[in-house]
Amino acid sequence: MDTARIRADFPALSCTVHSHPLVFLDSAASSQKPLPVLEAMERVYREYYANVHRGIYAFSEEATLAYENARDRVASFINARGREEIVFTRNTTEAINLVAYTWGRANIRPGDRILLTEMEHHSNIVPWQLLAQEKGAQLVYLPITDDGFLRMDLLDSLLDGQVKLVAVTMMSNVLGTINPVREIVQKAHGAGAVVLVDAAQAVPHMPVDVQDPDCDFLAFSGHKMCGPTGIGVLYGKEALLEAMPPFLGGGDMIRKVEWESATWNRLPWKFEAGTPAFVEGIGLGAAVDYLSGIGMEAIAAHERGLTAYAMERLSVLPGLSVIGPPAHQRGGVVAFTFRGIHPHDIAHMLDMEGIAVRAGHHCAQPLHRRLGLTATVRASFYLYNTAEEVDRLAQTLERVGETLGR
Ligand code: 7TS
Repeated sequence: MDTARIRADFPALSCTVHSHPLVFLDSAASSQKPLPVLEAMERVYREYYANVHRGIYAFSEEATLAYENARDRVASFINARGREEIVFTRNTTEAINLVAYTWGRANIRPGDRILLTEMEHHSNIVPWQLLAQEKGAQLVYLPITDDGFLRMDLLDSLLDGQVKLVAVTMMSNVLGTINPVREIVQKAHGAGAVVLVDAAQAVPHMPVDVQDPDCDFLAFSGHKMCGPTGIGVLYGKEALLEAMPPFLGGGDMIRKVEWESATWNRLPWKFEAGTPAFVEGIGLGAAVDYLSGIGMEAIAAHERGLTAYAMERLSVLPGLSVIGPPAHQRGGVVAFTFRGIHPHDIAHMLDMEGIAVRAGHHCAQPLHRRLGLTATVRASFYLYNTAEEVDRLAQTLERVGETLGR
């Protein structure tokens, strides 16, 4: 992979922050955007902007075609069986809420169980809490080991026939753990449960094929994969989506509206009420083309190399401890604590040197509590990061340790 050429595609990466060249190590929160994505969106606004799915005129037809074409590209990017299985949402969070509010309300009954894991992001916990409270259902958590793996040895006993849904992250945004989703899906299906995969940290970073593992729902966000904000994806098996009631009501999602009732549009538009974020959808299509052009396998390998190097460089700093699995069993996130220094102080000092990392609980408070922590610092890598940037992180942390360490 030619990282220098890739970096030239991302205007933000040549910025200076506090008089230092930017080192952007927070792509797990949201990635930077390459020129083809920026240009695709600007082209819509300048050259053919009009609302989709309604105009009988050239601009609207062109915008509709481009938006629906982006859906096709997303469908093939994750190997969906068809375009009707790709529902555009705002982000991963909205995709998961869509399933909780529609499939969940129609299928979860008092006494049912929803199985989550101890490493979920808040957006794959809170929607299920709301559903469970409304329905009198129960949440059950598959525990993790101290080094950040799922306790797969406990899965069979937790899948007790009461579990109607398993919702699991493909990759932890804190530990970096890549979970054995294929095995989880097989076991869950064997126990009669439906499986939702939170792929917010997976689809941007590795090849993902919804047919293997054969999951029922899969959610991800455009903004973490070089696309714009405001666009995300819910993949759902056609038969499940077909049977689900709609989520939001309004224009575009209907077939026919009477005074007292309405019937629904075909998939996937049944779940896309109102004017969709079509410019952002077109931007996401461009992001998918950009990532595919480089190759997801190559991106994953690049991040594996950087992660291993970062773990090697950081773990020799006295008093620094990285949480989660060894390098060869994780994706490109490295969260750590350092000599009792508050993570916000570390992040602030790194920022003064132009290095952007995230500090806090990373929207995974229960996970941090399980690990006996309140907060960590997290560096996360993407296709545009380099070993030199890891060096700058390590060198700056060394100075932070000397200044603030106990
Ligand atoms: N699931 C996982 C595993 C995530 O990492 C995130 C966002 C989400 C769901 C929610 O995505 P959204 O696009 O709907 O917000 N994770 C992070 C993060 O790690 N730092 O900021 C956002």
